[in-house]
Amino acid sequence: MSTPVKGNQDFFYNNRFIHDFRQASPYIHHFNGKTLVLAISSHVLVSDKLAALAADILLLTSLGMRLVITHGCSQFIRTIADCHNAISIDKNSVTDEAALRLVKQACGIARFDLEAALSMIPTQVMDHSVPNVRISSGNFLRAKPLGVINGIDMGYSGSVRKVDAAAIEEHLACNQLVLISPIGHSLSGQSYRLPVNEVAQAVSEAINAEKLIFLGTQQGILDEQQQTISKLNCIEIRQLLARNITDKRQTKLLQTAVHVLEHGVQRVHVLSGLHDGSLLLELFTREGSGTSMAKAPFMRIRPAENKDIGEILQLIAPLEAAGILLPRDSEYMENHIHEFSVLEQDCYVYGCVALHVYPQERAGELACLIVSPNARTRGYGELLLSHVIKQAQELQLQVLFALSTNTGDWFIERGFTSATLTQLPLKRQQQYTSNKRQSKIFRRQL
Ligand code: 1C4
Repeated sequence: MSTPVKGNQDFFYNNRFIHDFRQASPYIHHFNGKTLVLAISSHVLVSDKLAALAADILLLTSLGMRLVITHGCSQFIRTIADCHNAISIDKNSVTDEAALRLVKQACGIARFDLEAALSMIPTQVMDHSVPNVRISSGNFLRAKPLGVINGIDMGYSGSVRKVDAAAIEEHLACNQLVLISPIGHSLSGQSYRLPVNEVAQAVSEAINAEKLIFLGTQQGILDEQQQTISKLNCIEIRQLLARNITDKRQTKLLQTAVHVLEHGVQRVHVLSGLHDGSLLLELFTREGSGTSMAKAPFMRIRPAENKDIGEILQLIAPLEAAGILLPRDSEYMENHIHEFSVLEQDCYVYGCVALHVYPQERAGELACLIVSPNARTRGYGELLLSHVIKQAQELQLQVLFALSTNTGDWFIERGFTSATLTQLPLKRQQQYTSNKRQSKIFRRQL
C-alpha cells in the first residue's frame, strides 16, 4: 500500500495552520478562566449562521472561557406578529399587555433556538461521548418599570434594577453557560421587557466580565466612509459620539461601551454575527474582525520579562541576519533581560529596546531598538526612544548614544548628533573595534 503523498497545497495549508495556531496561543492562555458576555442580535439568531456561531461558542467553552449570553428578540416578535396579524412593537415603544405576551413568546422561541443550536455536536466531531454544555437560565434580573415618560405611561417596558451576580457566578463555577433573556421581574411579580443593550451592560458590570461582545449585523463601528474602525479607546469613542456620525444603534453601542469600560469591563467588541468565524477571528488574531474598544489606549511599554524572550528573538532574527542589529541569543537575553523594555499591544510584543548603562561615564546606550514591520510608522519607535530617554534621565545619566548601520537619519531627526569613537565609553570602544561593523555613532545630551 502506498503512502499518500502530500501535495504542495497541503504543505502550504499545514504551514498556514501551524502559523495561525501559534499566533492564537497567547490568547488561548489569556482567556482561560475569563468571563465573557455575548449579546446576540435576533437578526443573527434567525439567520442560517446560527449553527456556525453556536459551534464557535462551544469551542470557547471548551477552551475554558466562562460565557453568559443574552439576546435580542425583535425579529421573533415581528414573525409572531405577522403570523397573527397583530401589530409588531417597536423597540422603544410602550409595552402593553398584548405586547408583553408577544415579547414573552419571542424570548421563548429565541431561547429554545439558541439552546438547540448549542446542543448540537459539531459535524467535525461527531463523537457522541462529547459532553453536552449545560445551559442555565432563570430569574437573574430584577426589573423596574420605566414609568411615565413625557406624559406617556410606558406600561411593561422596564429597566434593570438589579443583577443576581452571585447566582450567575454559581452557575459559571459549575461550568455552565448562562443564558439570560431580556425580560426581568419586579418584586411585585410583574414581568418587564428590557432593552438587550441594557441587560448586556448591567450583567457584564455586575459579574465583572473581561469582555462584552456584541454580535450584530454590521462588521463593527463604522466611520464616515462606512469603514470599520478596528480599535477605539474611551477618548476616541467620546470624540466619535461628539461628531454625531453614527446611526442610532451604533450610538447606543458606543454609549454602552464607554459605560462598561469605565465600570471595570476590560474590552468591548462589536462584530458581525453574520460573518462566519468573526468571533474566533476577533478573539484569537492580532487583526481581529470587528471593532475592539478599551478604556485606555491599547499599547503600553513595560519592563521585559523572561516570558518575552521568544518574541524578542523572533523580532531580532531577520534584522540580525540583515546585519542591522547585533547578534543576541537566548542566553544573552536571559542575562540581560532586565535592560530590555517591550512595547505590548493586547497580548503581543510589537517592539523592544534596551538601555545599557555605563555608570562610570554616566552614559547609556540605546540598543536593540525594533518595531515589528507590521506596526511601523505609527510612532512606536518614537515612544520607545522617549521611554529610554526617561529611564536614562531617572538614572541621572548625562548622555545617551546609539550605534547604527542604517538608521542614522532617524536619530538625527530626533535630536541626536554624529559622534566619534573616542566619545564612547571605553568598554564600548573596545567592542566597536572588535566587531568590525563600522556602525555610525550618534549621541544626545540628556
Ligand atoms: N532611516 C530613517 N528614517 C527611518 C528609518 C531609517 N532607517 N526607518 C524608518 N524611518 C522613518 C519612517 O520612514 C517614518 O518617517 P515618516 O514617514 O514619519 O516621515 C518614521 O521613521 C517613523 O517613525 P516611528 O516613530 O513611527 O518609528 P517606527 O516605524 O515605529 O520604528 C524603527 C522605527 C527604526 C525602530 C523601525 O523602522 C525598525 O524597527 N527598523 C528596523 C530596526 C532598526 O533599524 N533599528 C534601529 C537600531 S539603532 C543596533 C543594536 O543591535 O543594538 C546595532 C548596534 C551596532 O553596533 O551596530 C540599535 C540602535 O538597535 N543598534
